[in-house]
Amino acid sequence: MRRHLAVLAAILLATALPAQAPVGPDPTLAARIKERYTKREVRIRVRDGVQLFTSIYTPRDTTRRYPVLMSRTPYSVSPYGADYKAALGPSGNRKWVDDGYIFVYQDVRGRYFSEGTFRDMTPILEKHEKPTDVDEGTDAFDTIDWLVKNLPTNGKVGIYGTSYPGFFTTVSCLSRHPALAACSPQAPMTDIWMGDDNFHGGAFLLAHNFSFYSGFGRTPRNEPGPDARYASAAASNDAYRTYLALGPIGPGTRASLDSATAPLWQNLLTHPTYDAFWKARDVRPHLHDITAAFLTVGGFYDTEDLHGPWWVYGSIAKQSPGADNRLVMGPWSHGGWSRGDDDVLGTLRWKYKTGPFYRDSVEYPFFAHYLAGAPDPKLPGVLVFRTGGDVWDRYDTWPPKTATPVALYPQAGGKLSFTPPKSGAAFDEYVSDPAKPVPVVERIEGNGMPRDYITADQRFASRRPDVLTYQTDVLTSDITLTGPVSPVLHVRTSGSDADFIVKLIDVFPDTASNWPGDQTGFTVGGYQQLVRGEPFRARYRRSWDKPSAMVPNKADSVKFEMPSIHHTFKRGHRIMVQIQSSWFPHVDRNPQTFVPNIFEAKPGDFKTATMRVYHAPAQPSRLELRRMPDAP
Ligand code: PG9
Repeated sequence: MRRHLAVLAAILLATALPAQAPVGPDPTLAARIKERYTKREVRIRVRDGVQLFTSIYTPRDTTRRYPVLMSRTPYSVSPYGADYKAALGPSGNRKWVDDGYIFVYQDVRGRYFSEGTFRDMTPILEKHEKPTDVDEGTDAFDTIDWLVKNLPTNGKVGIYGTSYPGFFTTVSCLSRHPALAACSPQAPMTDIWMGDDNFHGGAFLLAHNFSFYSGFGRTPRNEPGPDARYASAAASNDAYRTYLALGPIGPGTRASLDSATAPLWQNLLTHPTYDAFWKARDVRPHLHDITAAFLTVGGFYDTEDLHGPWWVYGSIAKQSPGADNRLVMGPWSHGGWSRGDDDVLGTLRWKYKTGPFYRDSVEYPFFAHYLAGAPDPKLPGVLVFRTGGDVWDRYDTWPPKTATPVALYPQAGGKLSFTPPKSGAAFDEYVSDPAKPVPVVERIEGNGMPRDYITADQRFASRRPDVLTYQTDVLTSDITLTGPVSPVLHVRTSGSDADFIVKLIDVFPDTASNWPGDQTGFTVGGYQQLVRGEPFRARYRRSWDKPSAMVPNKADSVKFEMPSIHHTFKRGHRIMVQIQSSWFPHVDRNPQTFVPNIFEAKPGDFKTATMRVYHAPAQPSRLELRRMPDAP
């Protein structure tokens, strides 16, 4: 087993690489960078004496002063030494290189060539009284200070980064340094227990995290390049079976991901609930008194950090109301906006090349305006792509003020309606078997989580007896639903713990044509496209830090919030909702018997349970969300 898992870990790592800045399609870019820029590597000493390794590309033309674009990363500023990066700046857009910026890349504290200790999602301090009161804000402050004092800058600094570097962007901007003018956290990890990478609704994202932490955060890790201690070997090609064979996660993984090789994995195993460890890592409360302009970026189909962008934008809007605060949400996968055309994800297609539009008409003018004095692009507060409708909408706030609250109610006979149930059978039941969890997609080739599960066809799930399916009549006009999606479920289990996964689905008509020019053979007619789906672990229905058992066979209720959608369900389509109690191996299995720590459950704790979902007039389970006014 030990060898098998080491193999699995190595293979999964390959599928879980963090979002990287893309190499632009311009083959002459790398040559132009070498011709026009010098590169130097410096160690910047911050207030507690730690030296942060920083790689700096400065224009050779010394007749001007330049704005700074900086990225702080746990993923290495490579290449080190004399070699140059092949693209520079946000999304690797060649315009930065042509316009002239100083590009700064820094290994964050404790990573690669930077000194100090790395702590996953560095806790944020509100007060910095002693030189030892350091966090990413102080590291960024001291770095910016050094940059403006030692480089030919115009006194303006912008910070950007995606995913983990997105977290480092947000928290670096808490430095509030006077030279800091513009920040763009993209898919920023913001609270990784509450909904970004680690847990969703209290349920653990198994495949995603196992693959990530098998490679990330091994300490000491101050040398670039592969680590000979972790050899790879052949892959299993069935993630469902492989993860099922792990059994309970703690004992199942501890042998291969031990505290020496994967200390950050151990953090997860020892902090299963939303305790002080996680609360210290929640960025949201600190987003007040924001001084720089913010452009937060996210994708509706981001499988890693979909909550983060909404939380950054929303927290600034609430806690720093006068701030220059903007949000862009596109039809993108994790970091998808920074590479390629972005008109495809798995089985889904949309009409426009949204990647180039974002890079040239949103990201570029944002930084160029705030750092280099280019004209104001007049970006709206919220620029949001309407999925299903394939248009960009502009709003001042989120959710849009013109949207009105509505709810979708499951009804007897598999029906779904915008009106509450008046009669009919009071509930539906299914048997959830942790030995045969509902797969997240029909087939997982390889061992990682496929990025496109988030748009995947749910027809296979509709056929399962352990998935409840409700759908509307065929829509007679377009309906645009928007904002966070909040399931309120009246439920009962014969066990003492349960997961409830709720999925909102767009059902295409059987007559829908295949995507123009598509060669994959995918049949669009009847496509049940996942629009939004999230798990909720019922043990957390009363408190995130004090889980409590369900009383077997006693009705209870759960309420949670899924990240916003902005989706048009077209005339001729149907709206569908599915409810199930497992989603494997995306989410770890709930034993369905209450135990203090699910990671340490015993094999015998995993038991089948009969789940009941009520749709009675007095117990109207529903999905609460908002509806845009119908088009005239
Ligand atoms: N969002 C990514 C991640 C962080 C932590 C766990 C798993 C994934 C990332 O930076 O790639």
